[in-house]
Amino acid sequence: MKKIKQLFAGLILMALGQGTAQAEYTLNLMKGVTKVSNDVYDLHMLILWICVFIGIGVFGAMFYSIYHHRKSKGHKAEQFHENTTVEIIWTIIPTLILIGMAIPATKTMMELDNVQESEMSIKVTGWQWKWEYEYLDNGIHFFSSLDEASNKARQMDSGIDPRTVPHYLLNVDKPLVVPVKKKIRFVFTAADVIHSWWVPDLGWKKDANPGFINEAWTSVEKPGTYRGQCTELCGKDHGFMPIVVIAMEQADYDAWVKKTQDETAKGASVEDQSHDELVAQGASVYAKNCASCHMASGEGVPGTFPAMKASPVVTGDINAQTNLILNGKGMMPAFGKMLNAAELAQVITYTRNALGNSVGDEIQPKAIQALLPQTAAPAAKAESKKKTEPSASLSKDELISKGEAVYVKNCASCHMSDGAGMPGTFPAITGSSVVTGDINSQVKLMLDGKGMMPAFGSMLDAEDFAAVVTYTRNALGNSVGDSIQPSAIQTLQSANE
Ligand code: HEC
Ligand code: HEC
Ligand SMILES: [Cu+2]
Repeated sequence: MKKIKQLFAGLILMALGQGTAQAEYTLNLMKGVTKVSNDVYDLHMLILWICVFIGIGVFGAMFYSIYHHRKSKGHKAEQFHENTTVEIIWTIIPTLILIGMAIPATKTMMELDNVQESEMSIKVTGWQWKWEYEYLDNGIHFFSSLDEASNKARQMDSGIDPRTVPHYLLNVDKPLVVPVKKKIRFVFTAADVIHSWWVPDLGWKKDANPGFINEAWTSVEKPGTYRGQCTELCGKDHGFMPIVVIAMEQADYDAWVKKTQDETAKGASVEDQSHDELVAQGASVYAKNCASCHMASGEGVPGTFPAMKASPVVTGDINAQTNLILNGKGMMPAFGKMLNAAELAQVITYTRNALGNSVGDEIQPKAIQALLPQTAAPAAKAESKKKTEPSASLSKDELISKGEAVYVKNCASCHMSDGAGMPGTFPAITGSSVVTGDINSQVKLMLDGKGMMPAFGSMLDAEDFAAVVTYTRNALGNSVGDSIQPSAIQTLQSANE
């Protein structure tokens, strides 16, 4: 009853123009914080008023006729058929109305789709059940998942009242940070099933499909925190993959970029930990990353997600278990990319010594680190190396083997790790006419960028640059046979500066 009253009060306030987007009950779309979201709102209002106007006109005429020409007043029905004038009028007027509505609608659609001239790009990948963000311009890369407080409260019989959790189910551990008043292009894809990225304040939602790239853009007008969630039914924890976007002034954003890059450069600690420390810290890694499938107490979901308790893998060879967790298997995600060495060591040790298991052994972060693909600390390292070290000359084989890591880190997100690209969006490296053609034109394209291909001239140091060029020409299905030395790249880079 109270709810109905509130809704009713909300309705009246709305009608009086007193309602705000923050009110608990609102009926209308929100205006949002971008030009596009405001244009969508205005379009919606325009169409609404046209409909209201037509509705009043049509029903008004109907009720007037029914009342004034009623039988009891002695009126008789007119018996005419096929009145050409009337038929022409009732064809032309609706046609004009439809055209009048199609013009502003098309304009807004085109504005929504126009990702041209964007100033930065972010690749968004949907996972069951978290979001991965990759800033294509500065190399920042992280996963964003449900915050710990919501995650604890949502567990069955948690005993926590969700109303005491701030932004329950709408909060994440690592929000997406963007600068205001900058045109940001998003490219969307998914790693498993279809997800959909939706932040109402931005005015649109976009599907993230495995194997496809979708694009969208935004330019946030006002600094603030904007929340949203996945709006595609994407599996059992679909309701637990919220989105938080924090828009900041450019200077604050730059500081955030610097801080995040410094943290990545420092890398996570791979110090040895005691057995008990590993188990204790593994518990929260498990709760955050594994419990959604294997359940908080490790009993799994019979037939779908195996139990941790007494699992032959968990109680068997620790290296085999590590291998499975790093590389995934079927619906089990590959965590090698998502967690750092310390977190992996903790969660593996935890599963073996808790949740009903007591194998008694452990694995240390250093052992995991050795198994992970070489995670070079990006920008910061390139920066310091660029100026100081004179580039030594390297053999072709050295360049190729070094180039592979550079490729995986900088190119594979678009051209794919096997060089197959994504037809229609990112050209294949395998058999590319640029890669198999003149080496200087390939270098030029990579230095300067082209369309959606970033300019790597200032992002890679000369050695990494030479290595990745040589790698693309002699691997990924290509065998041109030539190579380029870091010194040649250095000359071109300094000419560009
Ligand atoms: C999206 C759901 C999902 C998540 C999240 C997940 N797993 Fe799994 N896991 C699976 C599935 C499915 C399998 C069965 C894989 C197979 O054998 O095909 C599995 C298998 C395993 C196994 C082998 C068990 C056995 O007896 O075969 C271990 C160990 C394991 N997972 C540990 C973890 C750990 C540790 C985490 C967190 C870091 C985790 N999983 C997160 C779905 C998941
Ligand atoms: C953000 C996505 C993205 C990243 C990251 C990226 N590229 Fe590209 N690349 C593209 C796009 C898009 C094109 C097509 C450009 C055009 O022709 O308009 C392209 C074109 C190319 C071409 C020309 C291929 C042809 O046949 O036209 C080469 C070679 C190339 N990229 C190499 C690289 C290398 C090497 C790296 C890593 C150092 C890299 N790219 C990173 C998106 C990307
Ligand atoms: Cu989803």
